[in-house]
Amino acid sequence: MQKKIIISLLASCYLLLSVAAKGPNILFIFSDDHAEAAISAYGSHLAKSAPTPNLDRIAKEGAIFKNSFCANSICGPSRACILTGLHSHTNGFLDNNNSRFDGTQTTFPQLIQKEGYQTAMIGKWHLVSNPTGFNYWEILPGQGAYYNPDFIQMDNSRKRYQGYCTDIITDLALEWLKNEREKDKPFVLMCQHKAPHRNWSPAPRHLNLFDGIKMPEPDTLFDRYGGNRSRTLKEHEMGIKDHMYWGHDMKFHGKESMFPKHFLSGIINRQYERMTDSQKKQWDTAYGPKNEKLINDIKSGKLNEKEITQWKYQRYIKDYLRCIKAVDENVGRLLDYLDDSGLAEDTIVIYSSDQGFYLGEHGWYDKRWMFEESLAMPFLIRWPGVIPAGVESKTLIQNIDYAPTFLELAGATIPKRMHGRSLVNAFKDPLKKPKDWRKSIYYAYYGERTHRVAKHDGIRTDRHKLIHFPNTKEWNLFDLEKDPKEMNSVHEDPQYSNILTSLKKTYTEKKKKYALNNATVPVPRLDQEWWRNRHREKVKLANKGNYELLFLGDSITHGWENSGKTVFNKYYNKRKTLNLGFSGDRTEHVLWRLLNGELATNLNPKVATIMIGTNNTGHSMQNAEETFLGIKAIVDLLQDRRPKMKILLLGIFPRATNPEHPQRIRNNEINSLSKTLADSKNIHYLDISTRLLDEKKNLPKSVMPDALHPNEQGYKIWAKAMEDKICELGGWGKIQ
Ligand code: SGN
Ligand code: CA
Repeated sequence: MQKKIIISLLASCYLLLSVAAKGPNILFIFSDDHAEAAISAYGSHLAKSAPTPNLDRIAKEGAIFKNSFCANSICGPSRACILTGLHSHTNGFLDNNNSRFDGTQTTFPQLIQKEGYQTAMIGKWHLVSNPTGFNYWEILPGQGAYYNPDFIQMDNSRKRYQGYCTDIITDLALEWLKNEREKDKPFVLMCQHKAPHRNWSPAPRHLNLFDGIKMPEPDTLFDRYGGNRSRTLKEHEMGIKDHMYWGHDMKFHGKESMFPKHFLSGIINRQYERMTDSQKKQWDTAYGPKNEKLINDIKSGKLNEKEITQWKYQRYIKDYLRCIKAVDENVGRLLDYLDDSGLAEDTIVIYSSDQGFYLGEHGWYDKRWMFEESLAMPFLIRWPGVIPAGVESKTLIQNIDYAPTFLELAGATIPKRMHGRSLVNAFKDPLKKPKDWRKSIYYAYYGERTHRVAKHDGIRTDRHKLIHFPNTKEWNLFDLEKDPKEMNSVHEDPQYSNILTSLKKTYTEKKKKYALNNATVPVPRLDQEWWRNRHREKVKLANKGNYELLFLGDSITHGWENSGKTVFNKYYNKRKTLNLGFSGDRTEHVLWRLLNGELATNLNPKVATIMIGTNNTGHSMQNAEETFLGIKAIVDLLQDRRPKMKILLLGIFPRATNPEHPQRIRNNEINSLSKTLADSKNIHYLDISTRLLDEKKNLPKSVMPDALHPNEQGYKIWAKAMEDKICELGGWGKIQ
């Protein structure tokens, strides 16, 4: 009896504690391409002409972070970093053109839901696959539209709303807060705007805002890319001078061929096409007369080339800031609602944007480069009762930190695998750097056709920035204190040689820390037709599910379908085995395949075998450690997605006849590293090489005629050698 009372007392204590420990609500307001320079609290040259009182209010009542950065300055990748707490190479979303977010991976929304949070995502998502881990979502398809936008619903249907996108996203967010969430639970609401993304279409009410004002120009509007900076800078296609579309960007109607010297010809403005007649009328009334004036001025020779560029800058910056005006107003609506509803006190409000943007600096619009304007992400936060009002933080923070932060706020365990660190201590005392805090951030842009910005990566400390451009094998080094506008690379300046050496060392260490090298960055082989077809075919099979055993690897595994076929039929047909071996694959290709459909939701095998890596050392001469990290990335990925599946990691088969051959030695080195991954629970390691070698450790032709691939005899030895282990892991009866 007494025992019972104690138990029930304990239980009620626990209940009380868990109610008291209810984490704060999180309202995460996010926009697209919002540069810090366009938030007046950041105090830029634009602050006076285009104030953002509501955003500033968050900073005034909380903190502004002035060293806040993204990990990859482009839309989808930044969002993927936020959801996963991982750098792009590990979350698999490298760029906007070819990536698809693998929503089966661990993300903070899924984990925070488990802590009892209600999660909602409204607005721009841009990760190709549908959101996972949200109780509620309603998202723009792809980039979405400014006018009368469509939204994808949770049942995959589409719904069109009349009006202006920024207003509608806020309406939907408010609707969820007021009427749809479960009120007794804490929430995370991600309210994500399309604005101020290209093509910078303002709301009807703001079409004439800033008329008659001249916005200040950045000093570097006419940058000529000298100063010993990378020669790839000149190759960009994101210049205000040369890369503005006549219709899409500059909002003209008329003949495409007008002034081809000054404007790219595209006349189509898809936003205009979506408008109602009355929206079109307001639009034309606002732009028409100004456009006509420019045409006349150019025709009459009144404007020189420089003045035309300056005109474009004004058109661009005003439209951009007009879009921000609507964002700011709508942030105000949300803050007002928090006040009115009494939620404000318990709700952390964050404002950020997927990356920064060039507002004419270096002659650019768009982002991608590791220069300050687009590397920086605005970060404003209000946390009543915890963050003192009006503080400014210089702590180096990054978007990979958001997921661990939200998890700590909710009282959840932060997965060790996450690259980011919780910012909770940085919030609690914004003026101080948290203990053992990072001294630099790592950044990587993977290159895309759009806007032609070369692939590059680098690190940024409080004071310096080191950038590496692999295609041209160039380094750039900036002293941000002496050269905040990044006009001169000092990588060849003898005064900086020590700094250069030490930063290069840090750069290498960072990449090691994040296990980043060619073996761990997912890459497809889409240029090869057979590979594409095989991948498509395997995705189809994987989707059918019903497999119990999975083989992952390269040609050696692929060979179960050829030289190994008879043996395969004997051992693995009955066990329903899916062979995901692709001839010539390296670890990076396997990673890509797993992220892009081969690990279909329906595919839930009991056991997966992995043998990969021999081509990393063969084709691309990677060293053992890098190759091992590629193997580890595959194992980690599988563990994350299928925590219950058993993994049988196979030592790479010996190659080359002679045991002294460097490739043989390298495979041995890899194997001795792989062995350490075994945890005697889910990950098992097996090396069967002694069964393939003769007593002098030579590789006999009788099992591997080309000293790399097994023949039928070789496959027989392989199957027999792993039979015990496979049966132990999968619970199958042994085949003799
Ligand atoms: C579109 C834009 C580009 C922009 C990318 C990526 N062109 O392609 O200017 O860089 O999106 O932006 S547009 O003609 O469609 O406006 S991101 O924010 O999604 O990364
Ligand atoms: Ca963006």
